[in-house]
Amino acid sequence: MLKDPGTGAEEREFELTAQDTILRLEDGTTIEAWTFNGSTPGPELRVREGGRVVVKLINRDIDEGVTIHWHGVAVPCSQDGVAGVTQDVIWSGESFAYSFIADHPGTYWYHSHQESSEQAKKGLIGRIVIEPKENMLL
Ligand SMILES: [Cu+2]
Repeated sequence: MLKDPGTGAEEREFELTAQDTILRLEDGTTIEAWTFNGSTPGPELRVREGGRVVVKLINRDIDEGVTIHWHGVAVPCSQDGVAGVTQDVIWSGESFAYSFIADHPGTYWYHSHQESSEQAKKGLIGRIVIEPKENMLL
């Protein structure tokens, strides 16, 4: 297991590739979607409270550009993923590594935040779960 050298916190690394994808639906029809790693929703990111989360975002071919906003997760401003406000958009062919400490347990979603209403609708969404350090059901 990787440890953050500064804090000793557990570190989890993920890679998300934003890409234009042809998806086949259950009824056999196909649609064009924008996905993380080929599916929508994208991969579930599951981490432990207090751990460091490192997510490498790769924009394979979304010409409009992408970012990732961690909806509801308290992160430093520089990692908040709001294109044009907290960071520059990640253009097709570029990548960006997000890094933050997962401080608040809960179930959240992440989504691209360059024209987010259109990008979330086309599929650039996923779930992030921050598990509590202690079992809260006791
Ligand atoms: Cu949001």
